[in-house]
Amino acid sequence: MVIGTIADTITRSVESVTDTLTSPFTEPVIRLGVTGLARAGKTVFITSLVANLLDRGRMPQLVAEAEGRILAAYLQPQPDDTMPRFDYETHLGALTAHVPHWPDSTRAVSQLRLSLKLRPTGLLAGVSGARNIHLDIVDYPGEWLLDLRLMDKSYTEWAEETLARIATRPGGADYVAMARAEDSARRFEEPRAKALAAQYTEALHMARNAGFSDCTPGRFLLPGEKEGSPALTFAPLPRIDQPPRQSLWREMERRFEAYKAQIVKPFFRDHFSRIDRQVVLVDALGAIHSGPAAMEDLRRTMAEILGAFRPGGNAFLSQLLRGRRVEKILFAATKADHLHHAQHGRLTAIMEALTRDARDRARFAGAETGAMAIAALRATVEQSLPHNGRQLDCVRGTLLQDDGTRGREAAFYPGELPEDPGRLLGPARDGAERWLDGDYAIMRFAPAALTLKPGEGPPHIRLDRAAQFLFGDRL
Ligand SMILES: Nc1nc2c(ncn2[C@@H]2O[C@H](COP(=O)(O)OP(=O)(O)OP(=O)(O)O)[C@@H](O)[C@H]2O)c(=O)[nH]1
Ligand SMILES: [Mg+2]
Repeated sequence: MVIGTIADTITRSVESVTDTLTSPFTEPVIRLGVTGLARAGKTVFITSLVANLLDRGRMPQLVAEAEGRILAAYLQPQPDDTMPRFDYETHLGALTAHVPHWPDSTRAVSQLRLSLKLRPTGLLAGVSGARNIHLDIVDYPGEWLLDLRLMDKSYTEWAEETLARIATRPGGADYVAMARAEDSARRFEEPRAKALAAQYTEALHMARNAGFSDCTPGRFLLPGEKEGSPALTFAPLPRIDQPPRQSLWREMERRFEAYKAQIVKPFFRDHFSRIDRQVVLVDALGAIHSGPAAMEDLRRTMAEILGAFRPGGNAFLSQLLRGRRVEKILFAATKADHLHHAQHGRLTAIMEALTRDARDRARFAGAETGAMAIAALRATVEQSLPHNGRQLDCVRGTLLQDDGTRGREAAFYPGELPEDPGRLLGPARDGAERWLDGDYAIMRFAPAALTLKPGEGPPHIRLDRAAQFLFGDRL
């Protein structure tokens, strides 16, 4: 145990040295973490950000660009040889194809290095040449942060909590019944473990499809190459008195510990602990559309995820970070192009309220935080239409629903978000079944076909402000 800790600490400090000393002349590196729950918009965000940093015609709010100090931007081979590269070209290809489409789901960590050449400022302006700064962008699933709380938990604690939480969710009752019927003091047999893990994973999938985001262990939903390994084949079982050796219960406990040590810990050690700036993307509109239960679940999940940015509360993480912290965190409500800009302020207010607790705590831990409504890739245009004697602020785009309307152009009114976010968060917290004030609809739009002028990146909403907040101060 102690040996493991020491080894980790050493690796970390060596890494931080290589981080800042990529060249003999210390070219600075900013590690920007991009996270969010599944389908929050991470891939689109990174793709559009990179495209808009390479061609900066639509980035007037990035101060260094407005001041003409960015001389060049280019992609570089990334420094971490074993980390998958973010597949920028393929994702951009999808978004800018003749018939554009959204990129495929990506569910593992990946990274890309973008380097900027900048004109020096201040005292050095006249005497020194251009300086370089490297932006290492790291894409990782927010679900992985949920696993942090497993680290300080025993199998018994995790299992009890999980069984209680999922009991009322879709698919949950079936699993809980199965787990309670299991005689887990019996000798371990792989087929039982497999059946329980499969049923539990099924319950997680059903919960997620119903809009619940708090589904641990984070790797069960998309296990990738580790699928079927023992560390991913366990499930929560009710506590039993003095579980015998070699029993099913004991083996489940052992696998839970293996999951923590061999899957969760390396991620936090190798990736999370090195992040300087972080953007957390949140599909708040999607949750509002799904209803109060999904909204409340999102709020709780965000608080849980964001616990990772307040390491004081977690012994495992404090030890790993040793005082290092994320300097800035941006909470961005994505896909704001589903709303007319008249409603963007309201979406931002909802976002602020939704992440309130988490932001207060992150700030307390020393990070600067911000909240914003953005669209990494604008798929709509605005349109006002007369309706029942008044003008409705709509957005117009190409539909992407599987209901026969696919490919059609349509104007769409999503409903009016309340000015006071409490009107959504209150009922959500109180367990309301549906919104009282109205229905909030969401359409799926295809990305718009693009004709970009030279020097222009893809259209977006406030991506330049997001970039300025996240790393503008370092340029
Ligand atoms: N209208 C609009 N839709 C968006 C935007 N960004 C993302 N989307 C939608 O959200 C979906 C998910 O976006 P991704 O960027 O793939 O999300 P992700 O977080 O990388 O998803 P996973 O890789 O599955 O975790 C897309 O397929 C689009 O339908 C945006 O800026 N505008
Ligand atoms: Mg992705």
